[in-house]
Amino acid sequence: PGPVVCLGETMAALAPDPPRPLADAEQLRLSVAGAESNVAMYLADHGVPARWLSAVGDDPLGRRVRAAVAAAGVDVTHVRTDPRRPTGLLLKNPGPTGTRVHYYRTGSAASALGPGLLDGEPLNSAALLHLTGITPALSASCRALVTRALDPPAAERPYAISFDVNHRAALWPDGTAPVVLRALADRADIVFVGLDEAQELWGGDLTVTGLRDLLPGPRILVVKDGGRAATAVTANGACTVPALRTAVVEPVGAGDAFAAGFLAGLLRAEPLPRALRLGHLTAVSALKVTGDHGPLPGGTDIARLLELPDGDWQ
Ligand code: KDG
Repeated sequence: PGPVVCLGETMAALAPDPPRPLADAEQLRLSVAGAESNVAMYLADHGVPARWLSAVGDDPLGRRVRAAVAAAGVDVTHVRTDPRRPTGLLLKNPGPTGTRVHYYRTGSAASALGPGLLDGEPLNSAALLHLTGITPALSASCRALVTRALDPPAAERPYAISFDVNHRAALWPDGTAPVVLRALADRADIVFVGLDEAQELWGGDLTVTGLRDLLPGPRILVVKDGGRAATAVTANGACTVPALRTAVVEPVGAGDAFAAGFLAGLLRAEPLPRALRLGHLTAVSALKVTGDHGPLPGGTDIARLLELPDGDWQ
C-alpha cells in the first residue's frame, strides 16, 4: 500500500528549560511541533510508510523542522521550501494553571499552501490522507485546500481521509470553528474528536450518541474521553476500550499518537478493539515525555498488550 500522507504545518517550538513563565525564563529549548507531522512520526514508528506534506521557510528553523521529521523515518521529499515566507514558530509559556501556547505563524510558509497541493504527485499513491482542524484555521487558502480535499463524496475520492478535529481556540478568533469544523469533519471517512472538545464546540451536554447524530457522515467516528476511554462508532455499533493507566509527564502530542496508533491498526486490518488498543498504547508514548514524540514500547511488549484478555488490559 502507498503511504499515509499527513498534511499540515509544523513549527519550531521554544519552551523555557527548566519550565517557568516565559516572562522570566533565561534559557529556552528548541524542538519541533506539529499535529500532523506527529501523526506521521508515530506511524513511521509503527512501520507504516508516512509522508509529511507541508511547506517551511528557507531559513534555519525550516531546515531544523524538516530534518527532525525526516530523522523519525518520515518521507519529507515533497515538503516545499518557500523562499518568501518564514517557518512558523510556537512559544510555550508554562504557568501555575498549565502551559499556554503563543503562536507566531501568521503569514508563515505553510499558511500559504492552497488547493493546488492536491493536484500534485505527492498524493498519487496515498493510502490515506490525514488532515486536522488546525489547517483550515491558518488562512483562506489553507481552508480552501482542506475544503477541496473533503468536497467530493467519499466514494469518489482516490484515498480515504482521516480528520482530527483538533480545535485550537486561539486560531479561531472569529468564532466560526463550530460551523466550519463540523462541516469538514462530517465529510471525512474517519474522524477523531475529544468528548470535551466536542462539548466545547457543539454543546456542553453532548454524549457519544449525540455526537454521532451531529456527525453521521464518517464511516468511523472515534470519540476520546480524556484519559479514560475511547469509543469507535461505525454502522455496526459502538466499541469502547479503556485507556491504559499511566503517569502523565506532559499530555501534548497524545492525541496525535493515539490517532497514529489507531490508523496503523486499521491499515493492518486489525479489528476495532485492537486498533483502539494500539491508539491507547501509542498515546502512552507521548504522555511519558515532555516533547510530543516519545519512543514506542518494543515489538514484543506491543504484541503482549494486544493479546491481553480484556480484564487485564489497563
Ligand atoms: O497536537 C500537538 C500540537 O498541538 C502541537 O504540536 C502544535 O500543531 C500544533 C498546533 O498547531 O497547535
